Amino acid sequence: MIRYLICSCLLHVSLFTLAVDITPVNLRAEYKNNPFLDEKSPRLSWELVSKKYNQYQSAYQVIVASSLEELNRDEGDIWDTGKVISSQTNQIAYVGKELKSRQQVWWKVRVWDADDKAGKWSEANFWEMGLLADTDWKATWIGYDLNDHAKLGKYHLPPSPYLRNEAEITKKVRTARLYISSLGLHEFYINGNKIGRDYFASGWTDYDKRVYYNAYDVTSYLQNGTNVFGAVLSDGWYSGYLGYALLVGTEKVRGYYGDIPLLKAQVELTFEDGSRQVISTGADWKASTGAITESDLLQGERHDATKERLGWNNVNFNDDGWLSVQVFGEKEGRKLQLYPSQPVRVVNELPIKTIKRLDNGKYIIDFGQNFAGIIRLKIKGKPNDSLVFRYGEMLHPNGTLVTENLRTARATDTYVLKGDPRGEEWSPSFTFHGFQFVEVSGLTEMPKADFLVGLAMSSDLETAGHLETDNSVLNQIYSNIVWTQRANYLDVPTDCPQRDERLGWTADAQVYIRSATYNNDIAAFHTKWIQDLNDSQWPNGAFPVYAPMPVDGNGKAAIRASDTYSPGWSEAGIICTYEIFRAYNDTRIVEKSLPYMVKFMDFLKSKADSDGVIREGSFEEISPKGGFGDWLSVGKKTSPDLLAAMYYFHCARLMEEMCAAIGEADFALTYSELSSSIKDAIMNHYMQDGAFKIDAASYGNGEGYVEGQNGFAGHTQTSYANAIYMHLLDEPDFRLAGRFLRELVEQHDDKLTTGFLGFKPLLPALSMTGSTDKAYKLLLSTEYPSLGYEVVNGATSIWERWDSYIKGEGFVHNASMNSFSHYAFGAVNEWMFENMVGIKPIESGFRTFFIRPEIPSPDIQLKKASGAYHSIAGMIKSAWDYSGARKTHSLGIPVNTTAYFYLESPSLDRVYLNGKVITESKLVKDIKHEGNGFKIALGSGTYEIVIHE
Ligand code: RAM
Repeated sequence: MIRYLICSCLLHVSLFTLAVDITPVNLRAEYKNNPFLDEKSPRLSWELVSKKYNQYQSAYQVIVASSLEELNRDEGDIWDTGKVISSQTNQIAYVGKELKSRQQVWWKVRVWDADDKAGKWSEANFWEMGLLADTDWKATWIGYDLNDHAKLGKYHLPPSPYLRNEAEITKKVRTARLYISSLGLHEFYINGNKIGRDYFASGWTDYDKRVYYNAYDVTSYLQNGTNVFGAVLSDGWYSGYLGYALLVGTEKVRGYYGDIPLLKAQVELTFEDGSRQVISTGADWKASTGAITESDLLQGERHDATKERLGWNNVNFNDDGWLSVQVFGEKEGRKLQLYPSQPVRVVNELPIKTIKRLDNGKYIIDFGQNFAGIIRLKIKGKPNDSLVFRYGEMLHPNGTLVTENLRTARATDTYVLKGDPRGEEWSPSFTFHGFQFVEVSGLTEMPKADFLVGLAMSSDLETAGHLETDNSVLNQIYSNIVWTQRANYLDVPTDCPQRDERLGWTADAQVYIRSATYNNDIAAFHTKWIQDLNDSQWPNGAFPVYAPMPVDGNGKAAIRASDTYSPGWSEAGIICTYEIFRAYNDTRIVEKSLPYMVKFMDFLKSKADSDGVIREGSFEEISPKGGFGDWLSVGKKTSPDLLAAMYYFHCARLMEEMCAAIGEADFALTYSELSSSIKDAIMNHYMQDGAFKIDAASYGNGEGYVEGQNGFAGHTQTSYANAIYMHLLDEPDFRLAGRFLRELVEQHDDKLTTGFLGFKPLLPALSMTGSTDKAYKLLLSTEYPSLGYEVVNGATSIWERWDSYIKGEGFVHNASMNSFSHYAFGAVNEWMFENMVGIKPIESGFRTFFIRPEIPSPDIQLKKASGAYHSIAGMIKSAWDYSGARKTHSLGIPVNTTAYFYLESPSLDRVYLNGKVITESKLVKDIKHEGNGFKIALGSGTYEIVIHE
């Protein structure tokens, strides 16, 4: 009887708990699943799923345990938050027991639902601490100087050093970890197996200040007896070529941080009996050369398979001929930290689309898609046959490869065959190219259709968004944006992946970052880059024009001494931090960046007059004068100083918001006062009767300014778009600015005239001032200048210039700046997500958000659009279909969030929600009449809203 009672009780309890439908999923620490971390107080997050409508989390409990067994017993011996009454699901800082180096901890979470009922525990997750103290490192930096092996000629390209060592393991291994860092790039092998799928580790940083390491679980690679550890190094960003130094005639063109690549690695073993062994790089390692006879990120790789030392990274290899490595000390003050971003990896494989033979015997391979990455070759041939691969984004009309736009990037790979009768396979290790086409020399006959595969590389970031419409041009624009982001979010956010540049240009990054958040989870990626940016702040407080920024002995930019700071570029130091805060509710990045941001605000203050306005001619000391301005705009230039003044105002506002969010009330007040004084000062100085005006005469003939010969103006699309977007204007100026912007678009036949700084806010500003019709016109235009024009000309990526290629005229800018993979103009993605499908945060981190889609007028060729955004609060969906008499909106709202859906409609009479008259639906939290429609508050769930004509 008693047993029956207990059983039925248990049954009851479990039925009861089963009925509570709320489950935490996608548990992450510092934005990563089961990561290695060196953050002592990592921030935890989860998302919630439930089939229930209006479901939310009323409380949570996190437990962290020292082992999985402990966790399975529901014991949080490391940290137990107990029941915390809170709806927070992210940025929950761990404040349990102090964590030690190498400590692995297990964690899970359960939450209480809207009725205060406890749900089930999540699945178990873990994180593991890396090496937290300098003294944890037993390894020393090793390398081997092969500079005198480099062939003479235009490019100095030494071979890759090959390093190896052996160690005996006599006990049974329980766990093994590899901690590895390189100055330059590395590949690491244990007993012949390559560790990890990552490329270009340890990434690009200001190596004088910090260098990253990675950690890997290598338990399964070790064996009893002799074990062999091998590494191949390459110059990479550390000691290789960077940017356009060769092009602009800088004396030193490579090796800005050091002369040779170095490696620091240790394998730590814990045996079954609890004892430990550390195998680390040091003086006992040996060095030699091997198959990689040249390798450089910009110039390409040469692999001579006849020089392969078979089995060099495995046991039973005789390394008697190998030399002792050189050993190097640690640099004083340099930090060694865990790589905070996601590694670069091959993220797509592309088959060949076409192969064409040219009259000169060379072959042109087309992959049908512009991307960044490498090739994988599969070939059979004779020893010493050699194939040369050149990469390009376009073809000349005669079918030959366009390489002029690569400038001094050689971007050439060579493979020398060893002549294996079974065939051989190869792909480069330490280079990448931006390309769609490959020119192959050395083939004696038509190759097999699969002899090459395109391997697209990118920082391996989770996909966050999706967009699809019934307009094929628009779908292609979206695809072009996604591919261009993929190609340029590669360790650092670069301007372009192909020519001798590939730098972390700051304006490109700041205008595009919000767009990027809608395509991928970029939190970890930008956590790294914002650090790069902070590390590269100039002594005067200005953030640089690109980051990382290598400097020479005189503290000048090493690649080109005149690269300093510029309005519109430097503000990335504020804007990028702000955007990460906005998208992910990340206040820690704000706290970390605060001192740098404050210093930058002081720099801007020094540029402004006492009233707070940055006047004409305020940046004459930099080159080009005034900075880069509205880069690549069409026609008359917007005054760069007017833009600088607006950006100063904008930064003050963002600072106010960020400081308030981290509880820095005094700073928040200071910046709030500052922004209003800047605003008044701008109105006084730059505005007359609601129109922007500038003192054009103060620019003289414009010499020294970018396109100064075109003259400067204040009354431009770019000025109004920025002023509106930045909330600089009050009524009636706001409305007037909207009118001017509309007129300026109309005066140009419904075309844009904007460059990098003007295009980003253009469509949002049109929408904000009631000109959504014009925004759609600009978006869907297929005439020059527009993104659609690129599409109808065959683009599979976003071009650097509106006129990168002109029908009938060809490549007018070919040999100069003419990249076909530049994400800056992809900044329209922001409008597509925030306006077209209308997903826009109210609170940072999307706990509350708008879904306010802007439906185009019937004359526009766009009747359906569907968007999804995987926010940190969960998956948000907004789709609309206005193709028939029955108009629908389909919405997906994650658990624990509230959406304010805005329906444009004169009445609610014929509006249905999930099949019910909306006004009678119990699912609706609230409905308010607002403007030309209704604002409908909705909690979690999926909804279909139908409007019958
Ligand atoms: C170009 C870069 C970049 C731009 C700078 C000013 O060469 O490609 O896009 O920001 O110059």
